[in-house]
Amino acid sequence: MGSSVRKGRAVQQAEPPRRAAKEDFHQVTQNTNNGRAITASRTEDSTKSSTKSKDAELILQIQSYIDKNTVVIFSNTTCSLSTEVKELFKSMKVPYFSLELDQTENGQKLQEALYQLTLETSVPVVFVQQQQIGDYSKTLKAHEEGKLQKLLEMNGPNHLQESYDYDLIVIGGGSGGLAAAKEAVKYDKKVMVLDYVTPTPLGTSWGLGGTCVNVGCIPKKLMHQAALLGQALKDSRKFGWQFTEEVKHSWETMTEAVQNYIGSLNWGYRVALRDNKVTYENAYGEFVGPHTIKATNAKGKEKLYTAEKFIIATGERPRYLNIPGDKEYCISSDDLFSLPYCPGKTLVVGASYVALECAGFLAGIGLDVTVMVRSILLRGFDQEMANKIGEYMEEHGIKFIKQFVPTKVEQIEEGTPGKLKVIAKSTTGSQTIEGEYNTVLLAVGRDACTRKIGLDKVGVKINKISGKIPANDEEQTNVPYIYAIGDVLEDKLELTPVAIQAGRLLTQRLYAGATLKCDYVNVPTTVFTPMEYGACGFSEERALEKFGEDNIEVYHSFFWPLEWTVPGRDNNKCYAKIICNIQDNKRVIGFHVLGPNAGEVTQGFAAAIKCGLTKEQLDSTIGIHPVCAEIFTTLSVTKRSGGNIIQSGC
Ligand code: FAD
Ligand code: NA7
Repeated sequence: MGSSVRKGRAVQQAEPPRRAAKEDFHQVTQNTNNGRAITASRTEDSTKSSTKSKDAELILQIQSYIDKNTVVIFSNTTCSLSTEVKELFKSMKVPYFSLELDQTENGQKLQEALYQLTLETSVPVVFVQQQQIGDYSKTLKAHEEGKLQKLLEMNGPNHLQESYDYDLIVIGGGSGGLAAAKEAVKYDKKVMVLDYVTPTPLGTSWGLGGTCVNVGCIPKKLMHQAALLGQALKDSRKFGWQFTEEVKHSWETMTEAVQNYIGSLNWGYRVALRDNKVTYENAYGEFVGPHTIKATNAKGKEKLYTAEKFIIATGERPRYLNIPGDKEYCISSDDLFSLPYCPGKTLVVGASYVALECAGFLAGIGLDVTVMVRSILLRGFDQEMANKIGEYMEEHGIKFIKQFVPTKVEQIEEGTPGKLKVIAKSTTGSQTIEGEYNTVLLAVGRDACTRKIGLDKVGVKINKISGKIPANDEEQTNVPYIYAIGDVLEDKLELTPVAIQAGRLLTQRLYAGATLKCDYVNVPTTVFTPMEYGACGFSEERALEKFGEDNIEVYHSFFWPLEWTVPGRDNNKCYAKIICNIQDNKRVIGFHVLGPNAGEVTQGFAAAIKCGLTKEQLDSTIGIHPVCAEIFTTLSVTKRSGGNIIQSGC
């Protein structure tokens, strides 16, 4: 027996979904004998119009699955008849969308709505070409009588042959792509992931897992930790530790340890894909036609695959300057974390978070580091915080060359590292300067990997300037069967957890009947500069711009971490700031912290901000003493007041 929907229940009065089309009604009544026209049932029911809007919403949700898919099976994972019906369509090589009601958010309610719509009392309930076929036995009968086949041929004589190799192909096995693929197999989908790393101009490449694992968050944070440990060693003497050995840092030891860890993650991802029965190909994916992709492996061997749906998750790669010597002699963050030799005296070009984080940890392990800044630090971030980060870095030995851009890089000496001459020109005048460095690290932005993946062949639009892919709030591109997630998306945050969340939720919407969309608002982030910076919500300048000065109250304070007092480390450098919307009950709309463990601190407050945190609630929260985060429970000085925020102790 199929699982019960709601036996013997009287037809309910659901409001007719607005999308009900009259032609559907004619078509259904003409083409099916036993299948009830769903629009008919809706039309009859609509007269009894005491229906709640919630029911109508659920019916609309069901209707949208029916509208969007050629074959829809409303099913239940534990129901053997549902499984048999799915096998039937598989044997006909016809792709189908199945909504597993027992795995679906609101499953029970959807079952009831399904009953109202179809009068079928048990799952499976099948629709083909938007027409109701019915339950298990009606579907089998329609198949025996050739009616299913006839309906499926409505799209053209070749329709039956048009079965896809996969339900879903994900292009790009990074943060977003892997999350989406692993989620999709949970719903019985046949999934393939293509991942291929095009080597850098210097030949660096890496394994499965994308930017974050190989050349992003993970090695960056581990190397930041190496730098913090250097500081901790210095502090430890003041806490009584005595050591006589010469303290020096080995780049090779650090890099090898970091790369070994990354290797274990790469392996873990491969095993996870295998265990989850996701087909993985280490090949470059490129659309060659509708629903069709060409996969080219490192040996140049090409294969074609088809899929019903695609997710583009190809991420971004570092940009170059297009000046003489950049690709020949400079490195990017894609090379840095596995550089087999210590980079030595380094020029970092760029002033966004990748540039400042790399400059920070290189200086932290004892290297001579200069940052060349074209305009401002950390564009897009709160500028007061950005400048405080810059000041702290400068006070801790990092040099800044401001308002200059490189125009040429020449090799003076070969070697590991060799020696390079950098010629740069002022952005404000005609002045030219030169400098010698062992390594030049370019961190001047990243370009979306979208221009060489055949998007023109399938009609997916990109932003011509940025290369980013515009998508609706369901990550769907202008081509309905192609979706995009992660760093390739236009106007979205470029962060690993964002890509993962978007990937998971997208797959749940595609295959599990979920409706939840990725919320890109109030996403917390942290910049791992020597003085860490955590932020969530509006920067001060954006808040002022949006709400106006009179409607914004900024509370702030310096603080001195207890751990920094004994070693006599900088007082009045760590800084806390919240931005409140006066018009909205002083809701906290911006959170900013400069200090140790800023990421750990920010994560918790981000949850509170998601819940609508107000200043009053912060004030009534009792702090944990003695920790840095407690400062946020005692903020009392407003910026407007100009009050004293200097701290002399804890
Ligand atoms: P990616 O992870 O970049 O994955 C894309 C994958 O697709 C790659 O493996 C790529 O090689 C592959 N690919 C590309 N084209 C094709 C093709 N045609 N066929 C097959 N495969 C293809 N985020 C944070 O949240 N926290 C941090 O601390 C942080 N630090 C960072 C530090 C650095 C130095 C950098 C560069 C980034 C950092 N990020 C951080 C950002 C984070 O890494 C990205 O937001 C995240 O990796 C994006 O995931 P994605 O799935 O969109 O793309
Ligand atoms: P961003 O955020 O795009 O920043 C690029 C930085 O490089 C920024 O400071 C730019 O200065 C600077 N830049 C850009 N072009 C040049 C040239 N020609 N010369 C000198 N400086 C230049 O890039 P990131 O790499 O830091 O980070 C990108 C994403 O990667 C990030 O969101 C993470 O998800 C990972 P500007 O302010 O424009 O003057």
